[in-house]
Amino acid sequence: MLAYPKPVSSNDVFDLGDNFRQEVRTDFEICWISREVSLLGRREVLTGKAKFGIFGDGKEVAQVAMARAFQKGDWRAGYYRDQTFMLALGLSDVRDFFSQLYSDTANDPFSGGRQMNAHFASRLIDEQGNWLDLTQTYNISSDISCTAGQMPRAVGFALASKLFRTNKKLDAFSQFSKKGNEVCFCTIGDASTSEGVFWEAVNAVGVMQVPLAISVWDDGYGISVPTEYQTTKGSISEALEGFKPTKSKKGVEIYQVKGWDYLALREAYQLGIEKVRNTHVPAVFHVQELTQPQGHSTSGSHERYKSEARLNWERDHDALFRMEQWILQQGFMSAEEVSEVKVKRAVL
Ligand SMILES: Cc1ncc(C[n+]2csc(CCOP(=O)(O)OP(=O)(O)O)c2C)c(N)n1
Ligand SMILES: [Mg+2]
Repeated sequence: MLAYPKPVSSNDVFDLGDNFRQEVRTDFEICWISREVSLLGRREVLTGKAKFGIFGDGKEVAQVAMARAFQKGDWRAGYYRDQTFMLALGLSDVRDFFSQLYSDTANDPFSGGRQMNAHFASRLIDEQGNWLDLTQTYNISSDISCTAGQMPRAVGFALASKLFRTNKKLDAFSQFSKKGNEVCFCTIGDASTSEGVFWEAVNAVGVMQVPLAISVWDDGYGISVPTEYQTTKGSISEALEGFKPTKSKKGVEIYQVKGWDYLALREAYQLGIEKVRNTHVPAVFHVQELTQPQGHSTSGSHERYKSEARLNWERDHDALFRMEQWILQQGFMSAEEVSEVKVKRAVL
């Protein structure tokens, strides 16, 4: 078993009592459901029942932590790895996910069978075409297949919140904003941060000081290309160092956190998002050491381009495995309770 320190919440962010224990259990179960979805999804494609699949395995733990900081009225502009986040907020269930995988035009709630799988969206208008009260919903802008294509849109959502906070004439449009107290959550993969539009977006939000929280899911690869071949210093947070705010100059906050460390992720998102929401200073959460247990997508086998050492490292750093070890070690659940979740949620 991995040795974890006692769960000391560094700034007394969480009291680690019964409420927290319940949150840990719920989050673990969601992560487990999500993993089962990924495993079954790949099998469905490789046995010919769907055309293509891309899944969020390996990114589960970071996403339940991010979901806990996401409030009604907030926005997400993200990409195809975020199924766990969608499950955690109740914006997708397993049936919805597979309906899109099968391109089921009647039952895919995100795109009516038009988009690639794991391309999420939420409704912004009612059946009559009237705007919903978007301050009372979790808002997901429709995912886009060209990598980093979500960036300009994310900047737009964050800028809108700033305008709602600063321009009193917009107070009348109360179904769109709680006076600018929203955050736009953007997600992007490590390799996609090499694209020009990523850098334009980070620069723009640093200049404009708007509430954008960018999470970089860093699994070390862009399909078969390792990070060191396409990111300066092999680390997007190190490359972004100069964007950090200083005493006299505004900028973009940068956080580094391991993608398998549930408590550190909960703290980073709780504190980091609160700051973005209150101050409108944008932030980048560089979520490191993530893995891809099944490789990039159903179109490849990562065993063909990852070394044995890397594959072993990924098995050892699998966030779901590490979260389970941590839960047992801290006594948040017993071994029996953990197996109960696994048996109950086994869909394979
Ligand atoms: C503009 C554009 N170029 C190339 C692709 C093909 N493509 C799809 S995913 C991907 C790699 C993305 O890697 P990363 O950003 O690290 O995300 P990950 O899949 O590893 O989570 C590429 C090159 C694309 N979809 N869009
Ligand atoms: Mg990647």
